[in-house]
Amino acid sequence: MRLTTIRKAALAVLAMGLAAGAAAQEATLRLVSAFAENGIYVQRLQPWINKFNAEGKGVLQINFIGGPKAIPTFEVGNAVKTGVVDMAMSTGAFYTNVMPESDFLKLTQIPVAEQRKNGAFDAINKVWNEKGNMQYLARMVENQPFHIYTNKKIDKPDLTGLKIRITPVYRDFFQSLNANVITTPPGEVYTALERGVVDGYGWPIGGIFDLNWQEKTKYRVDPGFYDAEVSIIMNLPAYNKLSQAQRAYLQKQLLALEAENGFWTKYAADETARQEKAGIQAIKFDAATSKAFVDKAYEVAWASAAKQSPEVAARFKPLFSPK
Ligand code: 173
Repeated sequence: MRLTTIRKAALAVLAMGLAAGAAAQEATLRLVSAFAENGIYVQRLQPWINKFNAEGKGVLQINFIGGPKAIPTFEVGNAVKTGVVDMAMSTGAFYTNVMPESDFLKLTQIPVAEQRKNGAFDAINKVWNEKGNMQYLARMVENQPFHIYTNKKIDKPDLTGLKIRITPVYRDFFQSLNANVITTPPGEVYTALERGVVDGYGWPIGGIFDLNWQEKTKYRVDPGFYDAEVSIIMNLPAYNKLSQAQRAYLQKQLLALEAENGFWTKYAADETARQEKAGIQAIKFDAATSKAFVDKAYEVAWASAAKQSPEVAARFKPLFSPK
């Protein structure tokens, strides 16, 4: 059948209208944080969201819902998986209830920029898509090793008789050092210290002042181990629903966020100095003991990863390790 000129013109107008309508369609993504709203991670996220919304008018917006009061820390992963929220800032240790692999991200020893080039980022996304119904979008914290903080002095890497607050990040390593471990979200650390439920806790080099833990902390054990991973994750169907323009805009802003990660190196140095000023003493081991301590941290964690998810651990390990 031949279309009349009028019909053709009418169809063209209709098509243009649809295209314009699609382009004009602004979407808003709901984002929660698994970390406290007054902490350093949300402090870093907030200006990024402001810029995102200022530059993304008519394309894409982010609505920051809040921290653990909105969705409890250990529920955030499932909220993203099921689409209760579109996006979250979290760390993998908080959503091992979605998939055990989430906690493997602490084992990366190369920058995220490198992970995007060497296939690590794609390998992560394959697992996050398939097992988590999530897209792994960007890593916004790097160069923040974890430490043991305690109120009891130790003179060797042995936590026998100590009760230590953990998340999955530290479990296998601290148990291998004979600690008694108690899992809590960050929001319960202060009270646990105050009541003597724990003698210490695991946490990265930065951020202990955010919830006033310095008041209840006497020692930090050096060296640090692993690298704190805090990232933006997104519900996969919500991600797939974005238009090409929206996805390109999101990607541009995510790369801009990662480009700010140089911040963390100075922050680590500043926070170390601040701890010292607050009277927190560094417990240090000799060089050989320090090396054995860090080596053991990685050995124990990779062994645990291999046990929990052998194929993924084998795929990730060469991609996460320095050449
Ligand atoms: O709560 C934690 O100690 C934890 O697992 C973590 C992970 C990344 C950044 C900060 C804390």
